Order: sequence, then structure tokens, then C-alpha cells
Amino acid sequence: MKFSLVTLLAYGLSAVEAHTIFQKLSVNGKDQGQLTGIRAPNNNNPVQNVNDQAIICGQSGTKSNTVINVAAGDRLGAYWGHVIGGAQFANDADHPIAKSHKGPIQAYLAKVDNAASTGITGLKWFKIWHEGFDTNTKKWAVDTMIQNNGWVYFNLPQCIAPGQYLLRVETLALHSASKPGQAQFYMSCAQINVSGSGSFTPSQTVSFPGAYQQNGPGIQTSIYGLTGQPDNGGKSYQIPGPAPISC
Ligand SMILES: [Cu+2]
Repeated sequence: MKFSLVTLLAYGLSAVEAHTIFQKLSVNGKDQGQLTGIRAPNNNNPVQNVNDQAIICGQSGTKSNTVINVAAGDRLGAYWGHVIGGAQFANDADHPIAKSHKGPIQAYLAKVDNAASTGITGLKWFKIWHEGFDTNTKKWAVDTMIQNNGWVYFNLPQCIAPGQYLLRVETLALHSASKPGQAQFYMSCAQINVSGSGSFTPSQTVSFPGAYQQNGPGIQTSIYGLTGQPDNGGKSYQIPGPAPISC
């Protein structure tokens, strides 16, 4: 078989760009469908400028009229794939994300009037869940995501008040993050309608952009120990952003 230079270049580039996209939600194990109720970027490139508007829900891309019904306390799953649809091709080693892309995964909520139509600027976000690095097992949240074939699971806290929210799920890849501006942020927002009898109102919220500093802890950081392994040098890793709420 003959490959053109363009084809070879395309292969080379796609091999380098081993990125990921959050593209569907599950509720108590029930898959809600591809891009249903999701505002996802239409390419898998990371956001590297924490002050860019794209840090909110990713580069603008897909829209959906669906708002996904969930109940406080439900188990949510965020599905990540190398490209929209999942793997880019059979045996795609970079699906759901390249193994090199170690880092934390986090979930934030912002209360909105209408999750399908709301703008995304000026929202008040609070964190409901995060996972970082386990110094005992030497596993990153990204390792768990790969182990679960792209699914990241967390509970919607029982205290979340009824109403509509944007759910922002973020994966942060730190393989090159020792250099300024090289941390790779991947995120999309899901549109959800929460039922239940919760009454939580956050006493503190953060803004996007604003929650993160470009050279802040956990963002400009080396994850490699003296042996070159991504073990954070055996130290604990500080996940960026606020602490998750507790009900
Ligand atoms: Cu990447």
C-alpha cells in the first residue's frame, strides 16, 4: 500500500494528539445517549489557557435541546472517548485517552434557570466531586477512567437542591505540565434537571475563568519522580480548585 505524505502527516499528527472528549452521561448505569444533553467541543484538542472562555465547557461545539433528568443521590457516569463516538479506529491505544495523560478528574455544578438555553459566562460553580492521585496505589483518576473504558463515576450529592444545572466534568492531563501553559484541560458540560428534596445552596462558589491560575498548584507541576515514573515523586498531589462540597 502506498501512503501519500499528507496521509503520513495526518497519521503522525493524530498519534501525537492523543486527546479526549466528555461526550455522554449515564444515570444509575443507564446510558443517556451520544451527545444527548451535552455541550461538547467538536474536536478533542485541550484548552491550555485557564483564562480562556473555553475553560468553561470546552471550545464551543455541539448543542442539545435535551435536559437530562436526575435525582439527588443518583450515580452519574461521564463517558470520555478519544474522538466523538469513542475510539478513532479499531484497537485505538489512545482511547479513551493516552495512558501518558495522567491527572485528576473533577465535577462541578452551576445552578441555571434553563440548562438547555443558558449562557455559560458569569455562572457560579461549586465542586461536587474530584479524584486526583493515590499515593498508595500510585494511580491517577485518569488511570481509573482508562480501566473503566472511558467511564468516570461519581454521586450527585443527596443535598443538591431541585432545579436545572450545568454539570462541568473536567479531565486535566499533566504529562507536560512542568512547563508553563502545558497543562491540558478537557471538559464538556451536561445539562441536568435535578429532582429530590435537597436544599443545598453553596456558601462559596468559583468562576470560570477565574478558578484556576496558570502557574497554580496542581496545574504547573511535574508528576515525575526521580525514576521518571508518573508517581508524583511519592508526594500527594493538590487538585486545583475548591474543595468538593459536603452535605
Ligand atoms: Cu492529549
